[in-house]
Amino acid sequence: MSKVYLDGEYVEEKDAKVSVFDHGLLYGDGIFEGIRAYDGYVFKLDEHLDRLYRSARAINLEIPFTEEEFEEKILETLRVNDLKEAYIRPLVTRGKGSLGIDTASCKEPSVIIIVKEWEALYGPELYEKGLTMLTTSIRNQPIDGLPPTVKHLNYLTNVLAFMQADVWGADEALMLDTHGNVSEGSADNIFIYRKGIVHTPPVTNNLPGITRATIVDLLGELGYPLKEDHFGLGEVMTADEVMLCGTAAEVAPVVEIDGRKIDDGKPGPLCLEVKEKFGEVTGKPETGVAI
Ligand code: PXG
Repeated sequence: MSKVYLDGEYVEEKDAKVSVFDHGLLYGDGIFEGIRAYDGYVFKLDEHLDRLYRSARAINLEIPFTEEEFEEKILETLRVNDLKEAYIRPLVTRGKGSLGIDTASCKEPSVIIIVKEWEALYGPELYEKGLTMLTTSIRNQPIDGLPPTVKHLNYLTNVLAFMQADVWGADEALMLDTHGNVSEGSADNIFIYRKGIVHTPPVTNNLPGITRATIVDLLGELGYPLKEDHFGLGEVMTADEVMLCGTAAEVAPVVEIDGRKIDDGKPGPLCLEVKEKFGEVTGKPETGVAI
């Protein structure tokens, strides 16, 4: 069992508990990150911390440490747990308050860092044969509402989207935005490859994924033209390849959406190339912070 960092202390997993008056629980009032460590290096830790602090600003939450201090706490939590390969889940909640929604009653944010041994999201066979998706009826959060660009604790949209896909036997949900544009998966960003050009939606209607940004760089290095533009289901259904990416999923080919095959229904060469290249950049001092 792992030890969890909870407001300045390391506590056994079974004893890591928060108050029922925490606004993170009462209202989903908080933010989080999902990070991975490979081979002793925390992949893109600075980028994840940057996103965490931007998310905090977006909800007017003051994290009680500097980014450098937070980084050190993450590394220390990994050391305390003697982990070199791990999934890391830092979260900051608004903290204990009254039952009303007014944040003024919350005097101190709660900082939690969970680190766990990595369990693969999808089995290796799924990467070989490719994933299936279902276009969910649950639209992503509108950009003039709770922004999909902020990693806050209100993940019910994503939970319901995934649940719907799962009920219908698909591996992941494809979410559209309220205008019908493709936005992202329930926990990953999407790329399509169509007529020699890679497309991905701009980060207005989806989370600015750290894996997404890494893949944008890798595609540049591999010489693929990329357009960040909005597109609809029609473009996805007529794409030559569809690819998902995220901290948990890494890089995954999508071979079927809503019961319709993408091209020949097999993982395509672009996705396999990107997946291989991604595997080469993780677990390296150039892309991570040493534990
Ligand atoms: N879109 C959404 C909605 C996400 O939640 C991504 C894209 C990919 O971002 P990164 O930075 O990981 O490339 C996410 C990822 C998990 C987990 O178990 C990850 C997320 C949310 C919930 C669980 O890794 N966010």
